[in-house]
Amino acid sequence: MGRAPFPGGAPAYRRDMPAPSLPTAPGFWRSPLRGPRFTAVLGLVLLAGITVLFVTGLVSYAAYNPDLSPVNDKTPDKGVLGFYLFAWPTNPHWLYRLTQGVHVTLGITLVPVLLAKLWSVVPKLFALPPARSLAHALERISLLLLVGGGLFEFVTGVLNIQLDYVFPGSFYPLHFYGAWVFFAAFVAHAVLKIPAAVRNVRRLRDEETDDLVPPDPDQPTVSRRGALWFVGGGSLLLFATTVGQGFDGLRRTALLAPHGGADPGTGPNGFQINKTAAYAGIDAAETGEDAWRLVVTGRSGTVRLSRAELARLPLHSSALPIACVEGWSTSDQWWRGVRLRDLAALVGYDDDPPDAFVESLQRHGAFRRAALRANQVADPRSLLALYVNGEDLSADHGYPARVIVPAAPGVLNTKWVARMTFGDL
Ligand SMILES: Nc1nc2c(c(=O)[nH]1)N[C@H]1C(S)=C(S)[C@@H](COP(=O)(O)O)O[C@H]1N2
Ligand SMILES: [Mo]
Repeated sequence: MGRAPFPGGAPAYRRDMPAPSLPTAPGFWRSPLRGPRFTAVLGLVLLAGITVLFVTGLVSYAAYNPDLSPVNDKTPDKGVLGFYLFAWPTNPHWLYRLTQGVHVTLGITLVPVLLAKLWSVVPKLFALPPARSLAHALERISLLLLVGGGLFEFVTGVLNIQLDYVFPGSFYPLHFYGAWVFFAAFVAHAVLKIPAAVRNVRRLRDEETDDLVPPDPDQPTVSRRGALWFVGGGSLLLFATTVGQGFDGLRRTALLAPHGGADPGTGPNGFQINKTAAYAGIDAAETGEDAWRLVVTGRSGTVRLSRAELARLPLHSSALPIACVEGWSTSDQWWRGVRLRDLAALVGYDDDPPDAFVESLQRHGAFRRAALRANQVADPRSLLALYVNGEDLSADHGYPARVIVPAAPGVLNTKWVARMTFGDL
């Protein structure tokens, strides 16, 4: 952009000066790869990618039904940041599988681009004087939020997938508030930089006076193009070792998605398990035919049903996936059970299914209960499933009964259901 490194007239670095030892010295950064075009290409990739990450992230939060019940809301103090929340639809039935698969896979794929972008501009972070003007000071503060926010979002996101529950109960607020701070700085940065970035990409070569161009470059060991291939190759490798987590036949290729949980084994129940019955503290004695009763409450009172009684109600089948916030999903499984709206009808809601509150036998853990919205209860594919793929649910998939709702995040598909309450939540 035609600006000298020291517009105030500081002495330019000369080759015959001793090698500078401080990162604040203009000659310290010597990689011949740095320059405005390299930075601009990476910046434009991030512009597109991070916008998709932000939108799919907001959408993921809306899919939790956070405005429906405090139980669903992992970010209760969000205030106006929840302005956009909307009733999550049940169509298409793979909606969350897609949006969350894209969010997680894209986030992981962009890690090399983010790191390369930071590397490409690192001399600017050390540039002196810290601020040449008020505007420059503001720009640098926004850069701190941008760099800090970007690293924070990527690190919390990756940790949440890789290490189960490193943030006890608090991943959601961290990642959600972090996203707003980061995206605000990102938008400010993009507005300021897009025109120059587009100009720089179109240019055939960098202007030597640009402050990203090292005044005393080292010998190149790789070309610019080679460096971009290196970054792109890293992204491709991450993509290839992540994307399989959303496809049953490819799951074993998802080397970077180790949160596979217990080995699901083979057979009708042989698909991904999030938390096992043992992990959730479900005792086989509580789920036996004599012990377990489903307690359904609504405006006409309370009904208790054994599993055998449930199995004598009209049963329906629907083909639906499990899609977890961690980005993995299963193909459609064949679930069979009682429609949620038929259960609502049992307790006084004949043709106007209301919201529902679902509680599990599980006594501890954030996901032992969930609120479903009326549109989810009303969908004829929404079931309290007793069977999957032609067999009883296994203990790990929620025996004696679990909720399954089209397009909903896995969290709303409560396992080991004990109680359902229809009506005012
Ligand atoms: N009771 C209970 N239900 C639960 C959970 C839980 O921890 N406890 N985890 C949820 C989450 S986060 C997911 S992704 C799905 C996973 O279902 P699966 O293990 O049958 O694949 O179950 C959901 N139902
Ligand atoms: Mo999940």
